[in-house]
Amino acid sequence: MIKKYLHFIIFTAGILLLGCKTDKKEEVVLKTPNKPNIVVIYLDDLGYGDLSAYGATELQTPNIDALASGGIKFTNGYASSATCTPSRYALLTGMYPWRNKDAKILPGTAPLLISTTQQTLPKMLKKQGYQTAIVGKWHLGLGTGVVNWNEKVTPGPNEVGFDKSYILAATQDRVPTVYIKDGNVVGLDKNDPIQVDYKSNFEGEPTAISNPEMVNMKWHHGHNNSIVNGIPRIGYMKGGEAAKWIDTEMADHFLVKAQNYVKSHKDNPFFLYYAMQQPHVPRTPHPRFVGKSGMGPRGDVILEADWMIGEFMKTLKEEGILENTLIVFSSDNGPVLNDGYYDDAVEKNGNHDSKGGLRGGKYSIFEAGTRVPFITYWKGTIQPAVSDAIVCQMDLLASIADLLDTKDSSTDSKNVLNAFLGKSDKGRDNLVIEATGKTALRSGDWLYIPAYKGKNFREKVGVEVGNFPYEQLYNVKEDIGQHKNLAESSPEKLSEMKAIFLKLRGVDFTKGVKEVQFR
Ligand code: NG6
Ligand code: CA
Repeated sequence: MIKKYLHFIIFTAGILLLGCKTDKKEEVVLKTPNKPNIVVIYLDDLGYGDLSAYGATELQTPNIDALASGGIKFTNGYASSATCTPSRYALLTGMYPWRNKDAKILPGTAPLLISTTQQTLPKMLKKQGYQTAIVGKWHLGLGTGVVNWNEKVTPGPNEVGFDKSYILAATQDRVPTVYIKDGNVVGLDKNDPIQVDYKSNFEGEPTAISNPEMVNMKWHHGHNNSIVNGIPRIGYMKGGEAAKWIDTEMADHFLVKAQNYVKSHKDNPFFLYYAMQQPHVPRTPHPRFVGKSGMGPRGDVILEADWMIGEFMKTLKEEGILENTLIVFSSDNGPVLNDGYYDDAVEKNGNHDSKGGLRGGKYSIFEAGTRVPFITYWKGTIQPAVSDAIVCQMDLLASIADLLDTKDSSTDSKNVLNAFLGKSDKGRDNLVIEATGKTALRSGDWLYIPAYKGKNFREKVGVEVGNFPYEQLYNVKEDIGQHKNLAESSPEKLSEMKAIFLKLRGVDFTKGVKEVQFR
C-alpha cells in the first residue's frame, strides 16, 4: 500500500519539479515500479531452535543472526508441511499441498509434481520482468514418468518458471547423486550412462547390505541401497561416475553458483531461490567445519550453512545491490536428529534444543514440524523488529505480487506483505498445517489437531508425530510446548476451531482418521 502511495508521491513530485514539462521518457521511468531483487534462502530440516537468533545457546550462527537482527524475525513463521516436498510445493505454487494427493516425500525418479500450467512464484515474477533461477535442492520431481538421465531431463524447474536451474534432483541421501543444470546432468560421460531405480538393484552393483565394508557412514534405518562416496543412499544407481557430486564440497559448490548468478544478473531484477541442503542427512561438512560445533556433523553443517550465507551476503554488498534486495530466510520443515544414519547427532546434541521449546519435530503435526525460523531482510527498507504475526511460506506469492502491484497470485496464498515488511503485526488469521498426510489448524493462539490413528512416538527417528485417538487443543501462546490439552475443558473454543478447520479443509477429518502410511 505504502509503496503504491510512494510511487504516486514520487511521480507527482516529479511532475511538480519539472514544472509539468516532463517528457515521455522521464514519465515512463518514474512510473516503473521499483523492483527489488528477491532471494529466498531455504534450509533443509532446520528447526525453530537451531539458530542463536532463535534462542540456541550451544551454537552460534552470526550471519543468519545478522539477518534476524537487521530484519523481521518471525516467531510464528511456518512451512506449510513437516516434510520437504509438500513445503516446497506450497512455497513455489502458493497452494496448500494437501490439495495435491501426490505432494509427499518423492523418490528421485518421481515425475514433476507441479503442473506446467500451474501458477508459480517464479512465473509471476517472470511476467513482472524478473530473471529467475534456482540453485540447490529441488525435490519436486522431474520428467513425466520414466526419466532417461542421459538426455535432457524435462519438464523440471525450467518449465515451471525458472530461466536457469542448477539443482540436486531430490535429496542428498537419494540417488541420482549428480548435479543437473537446466535439465542436463553436469559432467556426464556418455560412455558411462546413468541408470536409476528405486525398486531393484542393478546386477553386480554394491549396496550397503552386500558390501558393508565400503560404507563410511553407517545407516541406521533406510539408506542401505547404492553407496556413493562411502555413503549408502536411498535408491539404486549405476554409472555416471564422473558426474557424481562430492558431498563435502556441495555447500561451496552451490555457494559459488549462487554468487555467480548474482554477479552476472545484477543489472536487472532477479529472483534467486537458493535452496541449501543443510542440515538434512547425510550431514557432510567440508573438512574446515568438521568439529567446529562440538555437536557432531549436524551442528557442523549448521555452522557451515551460516558461513555460506555470510559469504553470499558479502557478494550482495560487494556488487552494490544489498539495499535493493529483499531476502527471505526460512526452512522447509522442522528438525530431526536421527534421520537414518549413525552420525552422532543424538549422542552429541548435549543441551541443544533444535525444537526451540516446541513439541514434535520433522514429520510431526505438533508445531515443531512446521514452525520454523522465518526472516525477512531488506536493508534500508525493512526496519528491524520481532513479529508475532502468523505467516506461511505459501504467502510469498500473494505478498510479493502485491509489492509489485499485481494480483497475479493463487488461491491459498495470503497477502501479508505489510507483515513481511514490518509495517503491520497482522498476518494470517489461520493456517492449515500438514504432516505426512495429516492436517491440523493453527488459528490465532490456538492449535487444533483431530484424532488420528497410529503410533504417536516413532522410535527410529525419536519424534512424536502427534497421533492420538482423541482431539487435541492447545493454546500455543501460553503453552508453547503443547502439553496441556484443553479439548475437554474448552468446548467452545474446540467447536470454533473445528468449524474453521472443516470449512478450510472441506472434508470432515475431525471424526478420527486412519493415518496415511508413515513415510
Ligand atoms: C525419509 C528418509 C529420510 C529423509 C526423508 C526426506 C528413510 C528411512 N527416511 O523417507 O532420511 O530422506 O525421507 O526428508 O528413508 S525431506 O526433508 O526431504 O522431506
Ligand atoms: Ca526437509
